[in-house]
Amino acid sequence: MRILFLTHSFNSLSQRLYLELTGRGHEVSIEFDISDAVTLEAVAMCRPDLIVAPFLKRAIPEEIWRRQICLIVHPGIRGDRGPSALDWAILNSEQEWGVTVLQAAAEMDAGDIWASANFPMRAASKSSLYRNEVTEAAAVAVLEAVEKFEAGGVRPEPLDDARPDVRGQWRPAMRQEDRAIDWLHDGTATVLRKIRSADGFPGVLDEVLGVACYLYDAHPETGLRGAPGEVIAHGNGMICRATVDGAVWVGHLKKKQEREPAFKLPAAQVLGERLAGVAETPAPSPQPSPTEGRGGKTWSDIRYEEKNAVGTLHFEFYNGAMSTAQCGRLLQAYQEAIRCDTKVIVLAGGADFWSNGLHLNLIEAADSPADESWRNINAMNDLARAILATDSHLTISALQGNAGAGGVFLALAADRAVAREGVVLNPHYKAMGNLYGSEYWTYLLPRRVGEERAGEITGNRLPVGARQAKELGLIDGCFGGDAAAFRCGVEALAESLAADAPALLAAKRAERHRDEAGKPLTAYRAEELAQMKRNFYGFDPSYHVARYNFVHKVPHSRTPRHLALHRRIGVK
Ligand code: THG
Repeated sequence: MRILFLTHSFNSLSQRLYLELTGRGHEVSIEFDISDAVTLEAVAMCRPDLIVAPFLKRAIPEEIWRRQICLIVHPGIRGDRGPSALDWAILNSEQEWGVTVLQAAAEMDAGDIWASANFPMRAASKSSLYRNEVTEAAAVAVLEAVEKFEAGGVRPEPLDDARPDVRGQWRPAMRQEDRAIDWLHDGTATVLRKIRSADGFPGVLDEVLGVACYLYDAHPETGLRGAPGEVIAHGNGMICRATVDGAVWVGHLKKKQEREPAFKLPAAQVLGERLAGVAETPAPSPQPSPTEGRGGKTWSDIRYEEKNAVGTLHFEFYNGAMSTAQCGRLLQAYQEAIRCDTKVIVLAGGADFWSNGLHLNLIEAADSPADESWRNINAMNDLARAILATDSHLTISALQGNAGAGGVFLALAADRAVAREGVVLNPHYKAMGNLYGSEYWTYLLPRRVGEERAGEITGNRLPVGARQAKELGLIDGCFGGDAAAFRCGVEALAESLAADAPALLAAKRAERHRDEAGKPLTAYRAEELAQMKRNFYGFDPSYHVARYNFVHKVPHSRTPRHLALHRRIGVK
């Protein structure tokens, strides 16, 4: 079928559905929701068999939904309606939630139901639930709905039939008052629910050390205590605030300000001098220790754990962005890890992202974005080089979450790269203002897929699903329907590499020597950085413009031609 996506943006959920549908032979064209007139034009040009709205905030015009079926992906259980579905589910401590695919009608979210899929809730932020449980359920429900539509003769279920499920009901847009934190009364669990219900957008509005700001990226702390509401510590850019029964770490803040546009930054950077009297906790120790995970004592973005001959490094960076400082700390943790008496290092990334490369928000905030871009890409490269040059251990990049841009190529620096089945990769830089890219990609990518495919992958600017990435040779393996199954598979792979370590390490050293003799890594790096220097400091400001638009979430003014197939000249 020809399917048109009407969507606010090509977000991770839209990308996943795009991959599922194109993977089943459907032709999917994309149109961003710019205005009703532009949408009408797109529908006329595309003449789709079916319209799907994976992530749409505004109403589809009546002229469209009256004439043909439009399927809306709603992140709520059957009968649930309204624009803040997941926010309410988190705030109300729902134990089970779901995704419903419903038909667009006049009354918002009140159309007939085509399919739904439920999942158990997890203590996590809205965006983490969206990127994991909601995305998996949406893939199931959308495929079911599309199959029903294609088969024909299926009548969707009217909303009234779903109403007996008392939990499903209309809920209004959530307001700041609905989730405002009362530091003198709210316990840690409540504070976490409130912040998580609004993370990544819009954030909970609060005041920290006299600064009005939105809070994001909250984690429990059980070791530190203080007067409720007080900022009791800071470290690695995060701040720790006491609650009535414990404390929470807050990683990111966005200043509330009327004029100057603000964006999310590490909390300590936003507060600056105001943190003068607050104790700095020692930097998190990447030492091998029986780790307690996120619920444990002092939360840390970088964690090391060890089991038998396998060391695992977790790096949970907000939105997968890796700043110069984070790259440096991860490099240090990596160097300590390879001094341990283990055979295999698993680079596990975070639960939501493996890595998305450069930290564009911090670059945007720097006095000289060009200089900070330069420092950040060099820090990424130093990390990639350390992984590439490791001859004492075998290394595995285990992508439980998505990766994009430099993050994908960093993953390829390991001896093996494997991904969870639902992972979406964006192995290209061009979308960010025509960046050339570095991270030794000119060495790592052709080595795996050949020159021709390397050119296609980086030039297409399209997402690549984990299974497709395995078929292309971009990665070595793709398994595990959920995080737990994936971790099991990674553990088995790591154990098998450890068992074969002497032979595998000998082969690895020989290959590295051969490659180095053919063309040294320093040459790849120098060539890539010469191009990046032009991107950062040259005459063409495309990268700086694209980064500004990305960081400030400037609304799209058109759909890129490579996504809007219906707008390509000569295609009908
Ligand atoms: N029918 C039609 N178009 C649709 C839907 C539909 N477009 C997408 C939409 N469903 C997704 N669901 C909603 C439900 C409610 C609201 C928005 C999208 C809503 N919006 C408030 C408004 O428009 O005033 C603002 C909410 C806010 O502040 O975020 O209530 O079923 N044809």
